[in-house]
Amino acid sequence: MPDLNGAVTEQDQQRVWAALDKFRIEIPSWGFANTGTRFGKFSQPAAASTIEEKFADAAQVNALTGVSSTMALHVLWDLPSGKSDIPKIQQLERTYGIRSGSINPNLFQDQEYKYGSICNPSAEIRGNALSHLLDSVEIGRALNSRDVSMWVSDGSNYPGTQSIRRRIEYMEEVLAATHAALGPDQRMLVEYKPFEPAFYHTDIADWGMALELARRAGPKAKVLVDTGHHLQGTNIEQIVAWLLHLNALGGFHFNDRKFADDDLTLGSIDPYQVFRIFHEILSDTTTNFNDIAFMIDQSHNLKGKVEAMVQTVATAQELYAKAALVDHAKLAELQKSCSLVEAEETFREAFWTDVRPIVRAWRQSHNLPANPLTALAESGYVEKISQERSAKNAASVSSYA
Ligand code: RM4
Ligand code: MN
Ligand code: MN
Repeated sequence: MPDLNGAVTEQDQQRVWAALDKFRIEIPSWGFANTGTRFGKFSQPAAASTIEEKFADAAQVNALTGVSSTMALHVLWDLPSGKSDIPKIQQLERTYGIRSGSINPNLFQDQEYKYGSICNPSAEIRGNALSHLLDSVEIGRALNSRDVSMWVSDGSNYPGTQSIRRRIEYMEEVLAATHAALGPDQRMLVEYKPFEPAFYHTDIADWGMALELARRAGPKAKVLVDTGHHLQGTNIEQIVAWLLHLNALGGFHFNDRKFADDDLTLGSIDPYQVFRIFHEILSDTTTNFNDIAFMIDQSHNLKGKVEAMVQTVATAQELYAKAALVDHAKLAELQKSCSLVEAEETFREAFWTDVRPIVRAWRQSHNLPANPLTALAESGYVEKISQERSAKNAASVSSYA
């Protein structure tokens, strides 16, 4: 633990390095593509519009950070022809040295999902959603990807218009059938979100619902915590502590928020919260660390996409390194004796310590650039892809109207 002047000992440094050695974070393919708000879309010259471009961008992020060798895929956007796109993805994996990460089925864009997908009152539509989920499981298995990560956008906008309870039963049925199809090394992650796109009721609105659905689906189903999917003031680290306690934490979608599902850069609004979440994980001795999938779920409209992704990975490492500085033995003693100020100061001391020199040294020891953002600027990569892709991106924006 750093002393009161913030000096970091040799031992602290070793602890942080050991923690960084284990830390990996997955990047989302959709973080490189043009996206917009519900009011419009601002096209970026460097945005990726093909799956190959997304792989190329992911490879660049990984070359600079060394900790992001998997990319989450969205089935509809990245494998538009479904299972027949698997060989193409495998080829790209070989070319770019990036492996497929979590597989994200899409249950929200098809016209027939207007009133829901796996909760739709129509058995036929639920059946179509299930067959997409089963395809996603197969895709995941073929790509050696562990997690099928499900976000269910279903819900309703007006009281009395849907049976909340019937929809729970519909969901349970589809999730159980999906779980039954999982291979021995596959898992299902159940994500929750309090509102949007539905505003009256969302079928999986919080971690309690996600947990119970995961439990009923089967032992390979776990809960996915998207840090942006909580109401104001929610104590997210407490949810994380509970999920760890129940052996039900599957992983994270990291981003930050000010109001709702804003998809802002991890730690940009509240870095202390991310530190507190990492602390819960690092102070847990019962969970297998590899069972927690750390993933980014951000899609930037204003920031450059590759720059934002590199910035996010670096921020995650820094906040994680701060959490690794906490002296657990000392903190446990202080908690036991209810030495509140001392306990809090022990916690805060780690948070306020500037760990960037340690993280930089760790990177250099792994032949990585000490500052990946500066290295990205010096590489000229963004200028290069801007030139290559700008005409295509300019053309695509006019078709958005
Ligand atoms: C949702 C949710 C999902 C993500 C989509 C694109 O809000 O966070 O995880 O896949 O957005
Ligand atoms: Mn998410
Ligand atoms: Mn989201």
